[in-house]
Amino acid sequence: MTTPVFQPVAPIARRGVMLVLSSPSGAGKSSISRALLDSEAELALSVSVTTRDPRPGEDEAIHYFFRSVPEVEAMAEKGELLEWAKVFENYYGTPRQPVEQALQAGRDVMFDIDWQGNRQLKANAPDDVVSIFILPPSLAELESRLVKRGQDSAEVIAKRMAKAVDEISHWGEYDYCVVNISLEDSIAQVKAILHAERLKRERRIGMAAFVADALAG
Ligand SMILES: Nc1nc2c(ncn2[C@@H]2O[C@H](COP(=O)(O)OP(=O)(O)OP(=O)(O)O)[C@@H](O)[C@H]2O)c(=O)[nH]1
Ligand SMILES: [Mg+2]
Repeated sequence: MTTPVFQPVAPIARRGVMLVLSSPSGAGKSSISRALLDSEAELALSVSVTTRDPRPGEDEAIHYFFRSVPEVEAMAEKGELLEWAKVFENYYGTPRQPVEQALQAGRDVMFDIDWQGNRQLKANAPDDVVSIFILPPSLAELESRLVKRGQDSAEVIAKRMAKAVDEISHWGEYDYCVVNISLEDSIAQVKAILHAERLKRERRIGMAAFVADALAG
């Protein structure tokens, strides 16, 4: 019997994944998303527009596009936002064009957005969105992480805790839930989800051509 010889084949073209990450404040979403961006060359973060003021260390077009309320309303009216919502006292929204370009080019986009944004994206792009909810091990643990992080006053922490309970009530609207007990494990789980979703048949738009070629010999 002869050993089959496999010729190297060109990568099979795929459509990008819209990877939504939501969580209550302090559950570890930022650490997880940073680790993914560092290790996944084909993944970029969607930069949202917001009407809130920049914080120290935040840069225009890197962390957010900082815009006025009328500017965000005008973008929404012109259909330039894939979704938008009011979170705390401000508007937040996702610019459409960079997402559409990336998906077509086979690159993935990650979204750090709340449950309202996830709901709208899922309704508008059900085949593209893969959503993950990051849960803290417990509310007590969440509060202690917020206190340890030392970024917020007691009043702000109380507000974030109240909002956390509301945010967590939407866990059932997500495709996956990751309980962030160990950051390392959570990062590995989110990567496993992304890697498997990239391989879904429906996303591999080059598969039909590959099979046709393979059958042609
Ligand atoms: N719907 C929607 N939500 C967004 C968007 N951008 C950011 N958010 C959410 O708005 C909330 C507040 O974000 P920030 O103002 O950056 O504050 P933060 O300190 O990062 O808040 P946490 O991430 O909740 O700790 C977070 O839950 C974000 O996930 C967006 O474009 N659309
Ligand atoms: Mg955040």
